[in-house]
Amino acid sequence: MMVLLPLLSLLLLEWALIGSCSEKGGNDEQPSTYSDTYYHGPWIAGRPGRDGRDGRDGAKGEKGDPGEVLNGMQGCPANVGHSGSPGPQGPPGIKGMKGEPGGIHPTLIDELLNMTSYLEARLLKLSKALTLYGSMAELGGKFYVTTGQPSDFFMINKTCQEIGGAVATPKNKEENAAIMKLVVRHNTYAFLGLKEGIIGKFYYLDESPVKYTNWYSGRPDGQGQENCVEMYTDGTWNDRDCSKHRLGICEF
Ligand SMILES: [Ca+2]
Repeated sequence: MMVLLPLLSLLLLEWALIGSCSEKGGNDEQPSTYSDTYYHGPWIAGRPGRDGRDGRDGAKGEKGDPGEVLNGMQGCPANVGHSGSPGPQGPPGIKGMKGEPGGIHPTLIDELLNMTSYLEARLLKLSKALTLYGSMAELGGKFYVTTGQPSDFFMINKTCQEIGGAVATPKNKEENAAIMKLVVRHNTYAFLGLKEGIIGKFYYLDESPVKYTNWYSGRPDGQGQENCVEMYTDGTWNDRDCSKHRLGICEF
């Protein structure tokens, strides 16, 4: 009897559920979300199934119409920027081709030749005039010129230097003879470019030793008191006091 009680309870519960469903299926005016087949028969309708899988991709569509080009409005002009700093110096360029050789225009050459001829002729005339009046003697491109005025040795030396020359100094017998012409012409003695160093020893004014002399017999005899040298009219030399006034002759 204790085993039959649970079975009886299950049968009563099933009967009550079937009766409830029969009342719902007989109402046609209240459609259900289930299919009509679920209402046939006395069984209980099942739960709805799960959603199906996604379908395949469809066919490729037709190409669309071209889009419309839209032009934007012109913008405002930008401000001018500042000048930049100069860049670094570039490499030296390629050496150019050698130019045509230069030259003097023929007309200029003729003018220079004419000027040279004119100056040569003028110098020749001046040279002849100075020589004629005993103011100048020429030898081997060296000129001996005198002012014709007697002065002490110091003034003669100063005058010759101021005009770019030096006191006449014979270095050989030919030069001595050329200077003697002026001495003879003025009939007086002339100082030469020599000075005494130690007693009885004479030097050129640049202090180099004398290489040529033409002393008169017994000269020098000043014993250190006659430090300059004069030329007699015969071309011989004598030591003499530098303060005496003698003819000044410069050489160029
Ligand atoms: Ca003397």
